[in-house]
Amino acid sequence: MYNKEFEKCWLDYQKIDAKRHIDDKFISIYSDNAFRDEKITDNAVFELQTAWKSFFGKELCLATDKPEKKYIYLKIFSADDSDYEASYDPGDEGYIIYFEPETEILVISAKTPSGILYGTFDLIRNIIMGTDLSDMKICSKPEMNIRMIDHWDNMKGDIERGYSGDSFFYEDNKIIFDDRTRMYARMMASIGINAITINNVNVHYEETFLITDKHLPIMKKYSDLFNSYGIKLYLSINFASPVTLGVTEDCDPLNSDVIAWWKKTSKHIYEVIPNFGGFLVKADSEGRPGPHTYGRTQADGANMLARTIKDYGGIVVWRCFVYNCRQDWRDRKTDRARAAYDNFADLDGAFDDNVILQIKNGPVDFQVREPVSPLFGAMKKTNLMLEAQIAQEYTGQQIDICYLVPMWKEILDFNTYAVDGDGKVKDIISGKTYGNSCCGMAGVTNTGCDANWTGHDFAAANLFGYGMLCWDTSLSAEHIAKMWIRCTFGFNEKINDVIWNIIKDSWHTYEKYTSPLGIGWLLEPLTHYGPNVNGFEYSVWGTYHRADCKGMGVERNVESGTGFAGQYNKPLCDMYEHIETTPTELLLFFHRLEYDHILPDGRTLIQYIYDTHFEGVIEVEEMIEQFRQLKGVLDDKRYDRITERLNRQYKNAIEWRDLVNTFFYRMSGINDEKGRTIY
Ligand code: GCW
Repeated sequence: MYNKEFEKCWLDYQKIDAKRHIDDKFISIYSDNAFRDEKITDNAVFELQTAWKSFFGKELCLATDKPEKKYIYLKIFSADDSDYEASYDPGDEGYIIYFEPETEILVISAKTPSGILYGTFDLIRNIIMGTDLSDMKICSKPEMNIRMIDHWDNMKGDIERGYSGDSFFYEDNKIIFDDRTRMYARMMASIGINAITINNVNVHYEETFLITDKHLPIMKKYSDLFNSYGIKLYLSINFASPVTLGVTEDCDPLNSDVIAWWKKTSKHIYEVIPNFGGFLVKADSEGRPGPHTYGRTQADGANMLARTIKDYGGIVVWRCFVYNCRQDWRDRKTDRARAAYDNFADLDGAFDDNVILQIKNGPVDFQVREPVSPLFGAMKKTNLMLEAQIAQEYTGQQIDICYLVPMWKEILDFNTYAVDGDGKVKDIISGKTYGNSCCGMAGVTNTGCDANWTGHDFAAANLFGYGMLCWDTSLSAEHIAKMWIRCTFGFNEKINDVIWNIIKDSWHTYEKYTSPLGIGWLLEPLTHYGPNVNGFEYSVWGTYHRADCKGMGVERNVESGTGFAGQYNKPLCDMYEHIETTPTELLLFFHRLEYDHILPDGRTLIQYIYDTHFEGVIEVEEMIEQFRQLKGVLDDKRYDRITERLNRQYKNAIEWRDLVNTFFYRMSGINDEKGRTIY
């Protein structure tokens, strides 16, 4: 059921304590002519006025004539105007903020209204973080060109892998457009998002009509609202649309009738929505139709669509999540981890320049620990995008706390060795490595219509953090978290410290009590929450742990395994080839190990499994302990809401510990050295 009530998350501007001595001098806002009558500028002005009212209890008026002093100046960038501006090129979306002491003017300078809007949000965050207005000196522009959010919302109103209530876009096959929609656009703009796909990549029947006249008029409303926040609207499309709509018999991308249908459809979409972003496509994946059905390549499929929207500036985001989801357990050669590379690497250079391949961060599927997908290091003549999952499908489902920014930072910093020993993921997807501009990052969102948007209040840190990282990958996980905490929970130092302490290592804690050393998939096959060690082992999804009485794991090296390690560039392939050189945290992803195998820290594999599972539960107990200190400090509503989740996390952690430990104890017959209770 759709819930209209919503909170303001990190945009809940609070009164600034007089003790903080923020010297606010401004009486008005003045905008250069070039930016007037622009909806984006209006939204920036609205944001400044709202913030000033809450921070300082003051109404900032919008001046029509340029005042002499004491105003916030939304200024069109010109390198001739000030030394500070001359020193930096803000690009299309960046901005410069500085204070002119003589006239007491606070300048936000940018080349576009979007730059002004982003600068406005940054200015507001800086005030919250305590920067004095007269000390503002900020130059900033986004690292990623496309900073995308993908929704897995269905028109029925449910959300695939959604853990925070139903959709706020749809209910009973109808499209919602209300105050919550606007608040959402504001929130996304505030973290720098500039592209949003508002329907699930699994496109069902009704969603197929989103690109037809049945729904295009309201899509136009969405697009207009998003545009007023610097965001482009994208839609996931059904590759078999003309078949579903009864126009053609097949969806072969080389069939001229199919091509003609897409041309006509795209032309019409752009007539209605001139600024439409483009299509997101899941094809040949988990039962979805695609070019493979007709013996065509992924490039044939993607290019066919891309050519129909190229003239309008549209982009096709094509997912690389293509794999055979039916594997016989006796088959030891097929390896799901190999699939993305096997299906795409040879096609490097074959995709049109308005196609972007969207690659999941790991080779399998958003597990708590996976190596970085080798495809990032393999495609040098193709636009690439990293797909991260903000929704905690495999990482606690917004019941358990799992702050994902540290994980994403590791992925972004990963060196693929694609070019002369270099090629970090972040440089590839920001266009630095190959000089392309059609690339970036996409995040599967964790939002729903729960009042707090993300189910667990702390899961909002991941949404906020995702946006911040797309903008600037050099920000630390700590800095991002501390900004989010301040903006969301205010200035109380105790609250700030406790929340940071709880979330900072929560990814590792979740990893400890769930899945050891990169093995993954020990969870409930349908829901993906809670332990079921043999659940996937006895299914056809090809995600086996292959545990027996001697050991566990899939050998993925070239010499005796599936050959997956060989998909990496040198020296990575050599490193992953051998047990001795594989990083400990990924040992079971790459190798089959016996239970008495000695790990680099001297422990046996089985002892490591026992220890981490006991530690994980203790760490959750410590989180609860820490959180209790906030009773009476944090408002009751949020305190109770978070406590309820922590209790569920504790129960879950115990269940994981006991089930995993007893499973491997019974398999191996080896006792815990420390004699703890294992059932
Ligand atoms: O992680 C898996 C999910 C599916 C999802 C799929 C995908 C949208 O379990 O629910 O479908 O990945 O990424 O396409």
